[in-house]
Amino acid sequence: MYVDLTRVEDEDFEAALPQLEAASGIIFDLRGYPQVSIGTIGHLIDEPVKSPQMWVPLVTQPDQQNLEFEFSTWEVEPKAPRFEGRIAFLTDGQALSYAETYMSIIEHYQLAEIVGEPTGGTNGNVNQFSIPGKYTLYWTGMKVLKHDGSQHHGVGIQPTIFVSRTIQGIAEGRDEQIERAIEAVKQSPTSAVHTLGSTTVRAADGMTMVYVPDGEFRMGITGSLADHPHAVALDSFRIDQTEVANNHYRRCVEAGTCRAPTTCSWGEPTYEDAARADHPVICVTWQNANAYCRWARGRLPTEAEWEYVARGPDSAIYPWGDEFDGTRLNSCDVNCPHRDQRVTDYDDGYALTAPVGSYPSAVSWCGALDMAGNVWEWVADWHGPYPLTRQTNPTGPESGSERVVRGGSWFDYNEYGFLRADNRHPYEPRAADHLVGFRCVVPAGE
Ligand SMILES: [Ca+2]
Ligand SMILES: [Ca+2]
Repeated sequence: MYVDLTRVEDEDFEAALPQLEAASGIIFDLRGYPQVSIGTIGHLIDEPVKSPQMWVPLVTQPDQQNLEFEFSTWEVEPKAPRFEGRIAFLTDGQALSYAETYMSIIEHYQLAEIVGEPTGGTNGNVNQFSIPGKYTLYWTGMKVLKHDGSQHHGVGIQPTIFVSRTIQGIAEGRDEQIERAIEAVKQSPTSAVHTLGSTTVRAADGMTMVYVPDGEFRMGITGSLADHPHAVALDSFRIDQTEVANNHYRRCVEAGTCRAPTTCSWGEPTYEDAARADHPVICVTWQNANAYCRWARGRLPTEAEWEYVARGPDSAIYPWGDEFDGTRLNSCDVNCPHRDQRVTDYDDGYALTAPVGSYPSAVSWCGALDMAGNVWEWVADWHGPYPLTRQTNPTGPESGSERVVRGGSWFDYNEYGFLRADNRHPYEPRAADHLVGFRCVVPAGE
């Protein structure tokens, strides 16, 4: 079923509810400004959702002196009937302002496939002044960030499936974006398997994901003040079996969503090296990693999820147990170019990065590989001291200046505990470094 949200109003929408409920696939066209209310999202959700926070400046004095902000956010409650079909939104640069608030909820909560091109990146209400001479000055009064605190302005909502219309298509009377959206809603969902040890392959990039059942563990480092141990309970999810490799990442670059990692802030990239297509992608910023996982219909793991995958319900120190074993991971071994840290006691086979999944004996309790060494991995959280009390699905501090990388790399040795599964390292999110890669998490239910 096709619904043009730029023309349909709430009344028409409500009249079509029986058909929408029964539809096996729905395409919502939001290539423009919506005429429907934000409440229409209620049919796509089971839990209440929120728009990103809007910062409304309170200007009381000239030159932005003593400028304060008032925060506002829109909430949407679930509404019956719940649409059960596969859903795609069409969007492009004609989606501005309120259209982008609407789409930001779709994007953040991953409520649908987003087909087309990025939205305008102009959210924030328009204000105007009339000045003598019949001139009107327009300015954006409100600051809008994305849900994760990153910039919206000039970035917009990114499609999960990037499709541009072409002159040839228009000449032939075709709409390539609708054609691709029809394909997307026709795809049958992969049936999810919910047992420890089960795997699924992700359509977007071919990545194998392992299922992680819900449970509880002790997160943190025994004896540490800032990183002190505390109980953490987590819901089930699925996580990439290995670090994301260059050949996975290439699919996102070719889709037009990801930056090709051809430059580094430190070290040399491997992305262009065909011989290292199965090595972890490196020289990616936190933002690059986050964009990739979004494109793959997932997200970066939270710090707690990452640590749970590495340590398990028994909170082991390494994925394989409590004793370090230099042959089970790629670290700064006898081959390592880093002379000061090279450990000559063992040979792991690699001087720099190793192909992902090279150490099957280091498999963690739920089937994940590369959790120790090879490359550090970005996680979603800002860095900050751990809370003192038991947490459920923690997402870390609300804000911060550094994100966190986990697991250590080919460049590290174990003396400072860098390769331990409980170790955490604060890191500048804009760094694109040859020691850092990532993996993604997707909800268990999809
Ligand atoms: Ca090595
Ligand atoms: Ca790793």
